[in-house]
Amino acid sequence: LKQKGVLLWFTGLSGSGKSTIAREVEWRLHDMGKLAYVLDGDNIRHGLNSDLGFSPEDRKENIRRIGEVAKLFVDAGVITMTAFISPYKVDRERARKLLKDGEFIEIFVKCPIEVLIERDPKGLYKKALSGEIKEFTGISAPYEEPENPEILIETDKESLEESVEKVMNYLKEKGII
Ligand code: GGZ
Repeated sequence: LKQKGVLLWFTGLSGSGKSTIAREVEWRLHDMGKLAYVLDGDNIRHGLNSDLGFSPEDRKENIRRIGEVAKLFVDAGVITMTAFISPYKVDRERARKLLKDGEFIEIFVKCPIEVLIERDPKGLYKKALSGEIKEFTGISAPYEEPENPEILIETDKESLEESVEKVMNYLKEKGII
């Protein structure tokens, strides 16, 4: 097998840009002839995890299943990306431990909450602030920031292109691509 699987684990608040960056990286890798795949709300929360909501227990189970599924993709040699808030440090660390050293790459997609409230393309923060949506991450539910992510992306300070380049350069430096 020519390709080594790895897991790029994007974590960050709703609207920070996790899925957008992951999709862009996926296209860039496909252009290079690499096998890459993004797991996100569209293909996981609507399918495998459609029985789960946003209570702390459900988020934990959401992330547990995603970690297990991602491990299978990595074993199959896929450059795998997950784009979920994954607010709890212990849950992210549990996913990391499923993989071998160097295979789990944590990417913190950081953006100040004020900027996210200002952007709010789906109107979710407005609903969270008014109390219409309960337990909304960053407003009325916790987000535990990664302390030592392999990659830090700050979407209020850098362009999408710059963020994508950061990820691509990391993969090149580590000899993954
Ligand atoms: C956070 C919520 C909530 C609550 C619905 N809190 O912008 P989006 O819409 O597409 O991203 C959010 C997504 C978060 O799902 P995750 O599976 O990534 O979360 S976790 O890792 O915490 O399990 C948002 C929508 O679902 N959403 N209600 N209460 N985000």
